[in-house]
Amino acid sequence: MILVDTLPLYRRITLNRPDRLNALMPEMADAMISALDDAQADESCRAVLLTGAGRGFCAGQDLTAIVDAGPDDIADLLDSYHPVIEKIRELPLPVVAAVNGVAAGAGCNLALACDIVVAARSASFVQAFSRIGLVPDCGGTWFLPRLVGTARARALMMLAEPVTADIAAEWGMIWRAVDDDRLMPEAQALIERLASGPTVALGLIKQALDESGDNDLADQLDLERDLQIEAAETPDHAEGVRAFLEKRAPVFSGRRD
Ligand code: T3D
Repeated sequence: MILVDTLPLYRRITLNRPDRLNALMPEMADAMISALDDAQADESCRAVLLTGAGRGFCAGQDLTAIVDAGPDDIADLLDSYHPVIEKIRELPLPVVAAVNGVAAGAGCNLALACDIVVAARSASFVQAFSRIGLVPDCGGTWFLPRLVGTARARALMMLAEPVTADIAAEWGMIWRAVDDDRLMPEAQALIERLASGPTVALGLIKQALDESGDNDLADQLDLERDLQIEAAETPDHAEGVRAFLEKRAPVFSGRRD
């Protein structure tokens, strides 16, 4: 249901049920958690790329599996999916989503959980939940208002209208929309750049941004101070400064010490 490729410096996870636009099943979520755990445990892995096989990125919950679902089944499903969202956010590595086609329902929010989202121009994003009488889950009500503001988030969720990749980029929902044939080359260049970066600092940037939502300025300044001390102790900080002074490109190891 997913493919995991171990590439130099990064992992590529491909959602792989193309005949159903990569609609989600709990087994896929379990496999994603394992793949992300493996990525974190492997010191040579410094970034993760998430994409979909075929013409879709992810159509959200597989609706054929919930025709007769009761409240307990729904709770079980979300107990499978929500840890994936938390794992992506807590992973101390950059996670890039290369959105190759439609991202609907939980599939849309899976993409929005990633650190950087680049989408093919023909892709679209849709909070499809209200079409089937559901509430956005997988972090949608947390991510979307923070990305695009409450006016747009409310309308997108209540109307369940698709947003094109270009509009998503214009609204700040995603990083960039690119021509379809440029998606994978652009995503690969991006992930290779991140995977060659100062890995510890990138993980700490992620932490600082995630915690900023709950902090007041004083708390955030304290957090920045703590994280900066941690970053400053890494060899990549020393290398970055040395490279600047020597007028050359830095060679980051990603190591903590
Ligand atoms: O219940 C819970 O609380 C659990 C958690 C839920 C979280 C959710 O994600 S709820 C939202 C679930 N997702 C949806 O409601 C989206 C359903 N799909 C669509 O609206 C459309 O398929 C798309 C807008 C995504 C794409 O439209 P289009 O026209 O490009 O493709 P299509 O023809 O509709 O779909 C292609 C095939 O994929 C088709 O199968 P077929 O006819 O060729 O055999 C279609 O049935 C299948 N497919 C698409 N989405 C799903 C799906 N099969 C199962 N589940 C899907 N979600």
